[in-house]
Amino acid sequence: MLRIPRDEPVLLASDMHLAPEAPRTAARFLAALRRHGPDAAHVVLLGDLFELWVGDDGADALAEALAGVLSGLAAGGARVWLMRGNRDFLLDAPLPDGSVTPYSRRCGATLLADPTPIELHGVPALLAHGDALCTDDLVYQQWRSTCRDPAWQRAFLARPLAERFAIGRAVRETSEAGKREKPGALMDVNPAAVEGAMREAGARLLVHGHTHRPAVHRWVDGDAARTRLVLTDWDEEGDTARGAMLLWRDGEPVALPPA
Ligand SMILES: [Mn+2]
Repeated sequence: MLRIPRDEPVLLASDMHLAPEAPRTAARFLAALRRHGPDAAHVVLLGDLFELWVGDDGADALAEALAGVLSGLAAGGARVWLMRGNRDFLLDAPLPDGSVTPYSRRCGATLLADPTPIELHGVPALLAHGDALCTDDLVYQQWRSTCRDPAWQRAFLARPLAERFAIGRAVRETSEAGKREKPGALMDVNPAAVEGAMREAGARLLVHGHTHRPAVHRWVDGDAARTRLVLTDWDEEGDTARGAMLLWRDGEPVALPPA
């Protein structure tokens, strides 16, 4: 298990949904990463780094910019960790001809499984993107198991890049339209799924993103005090600017202004 001692600050963020259509969000996130990254011994991005990811050969200028900042931090001595989300579940998925360097390697990063148990400054913790815990959304969970199937991924990645982008955009539009019709509770984590995952991992702390409902939830489960910390998503395009990194320093999370 990954053990991060108390003297190693950890920078956490998720759900920046980088996309060419959202240039201000991307600029803000990259500026925050450049500013705060050097303070961290570990940089952990918990999924949905990108709004759409149809294979490592489809990396655009933004993806290259992110890889540039992350690999710079890695060269400076930080450990960089990436987790896949529901938008970028194809990060690092092998392409048929094997010609492209996996994206995480271009970032100087190590890919994390979802979920990943860690010891964070002495606290047994679980890192997750969060979508697997939204078990009430049965339609989504069915899609999740389909698109995580290696055979499905092989068949998808064998299609030409332009076709994958077209399919990816269509799936995204269907999912956005579906979201508007789904009741709010369906789009949040299921409490029993959270407790089950935390008990199984022996975790007192769960850090995840995905739901775009940033909060700190604390409760008692039997004899165990548990905390669920939900990271914010990033959006600088509309009237209300959102986005913040979290720096875990000396056992305490501190929210950092974007830049
Ligand atoms: Mn997500």
